[in-house]
Amino acid sequence: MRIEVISLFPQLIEQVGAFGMARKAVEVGALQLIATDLRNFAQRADRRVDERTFGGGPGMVLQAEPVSRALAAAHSCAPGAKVVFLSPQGAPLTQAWAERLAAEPAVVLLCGRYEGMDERLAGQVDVELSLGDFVLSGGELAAMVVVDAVARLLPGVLGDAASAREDSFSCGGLLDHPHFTRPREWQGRAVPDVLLSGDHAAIRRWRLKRALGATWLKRPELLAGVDLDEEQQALLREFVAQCRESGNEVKS
Ligand code: 9WO
Repeated sequence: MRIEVISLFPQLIEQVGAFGMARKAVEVGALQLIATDLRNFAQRADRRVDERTFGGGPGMVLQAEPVSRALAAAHSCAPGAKVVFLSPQGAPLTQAWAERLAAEPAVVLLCGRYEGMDERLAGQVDVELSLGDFVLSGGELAAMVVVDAVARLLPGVLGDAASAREDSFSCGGLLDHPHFTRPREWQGRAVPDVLLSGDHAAIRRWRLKRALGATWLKRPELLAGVDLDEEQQALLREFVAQCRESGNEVKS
């Protein structure tokens, strides 16, 4: 897929394609990442793209014309590309959104700066997404997060395709289960026996139970969004019962 990021700091955006999964996605040809400098579309000789806000007050606003020209150029390369604006006013970014974007042939991520963009650009944006209820100094870091979340879902990017599906939120809307690695005992704490048992059915049940338990403890509101089957309901009941018995320390 093609992701074009329109920004005042394109060098920042290039960094997300230089490391880890996003880099791998670029290397295997699953992702074409283009960082476009909004200043290339400035109308003024000084390459500025901001102006004072009508109505007065401090701070600057991104002008409509340079952004509109940058979007037109992006659409000429990728007709029909979905335009995403990153802002605290957006809908929460979720794994479902990452999956939706990963299924698109082309996406444009538009990064604001200053106090925001001219409101008359709203009609040129298809979706506004937010990482959470906080303000950054611009949309770039949020766009980099979107690129990373989407890149790892692209075909051929994860060595083990199963690991994308099984981690947090891809595991049927549940949080991840705990993980352990060598050594078997560290600072007097052993790895749960079941994980060393070789009994794959028991391991699957343990992981499912811990995923349900972690979700119940840390993000109970997520459980409202998943339809638990009978096995899952039984495992969660077991977890809750053990948790109440032993003051939050569930061992098996
Ligand atoms: C700046 C500002 C200053 C004074 C009073 C109100 C204000 N609002 C803003 C503001 O929202 N600036 C934004 C900076 C304009 C759009 C790009 N910027 C941005 C994106 N900040 N934070 C994000 C963001 C994006 C996604 N998820 C979380 C935050």
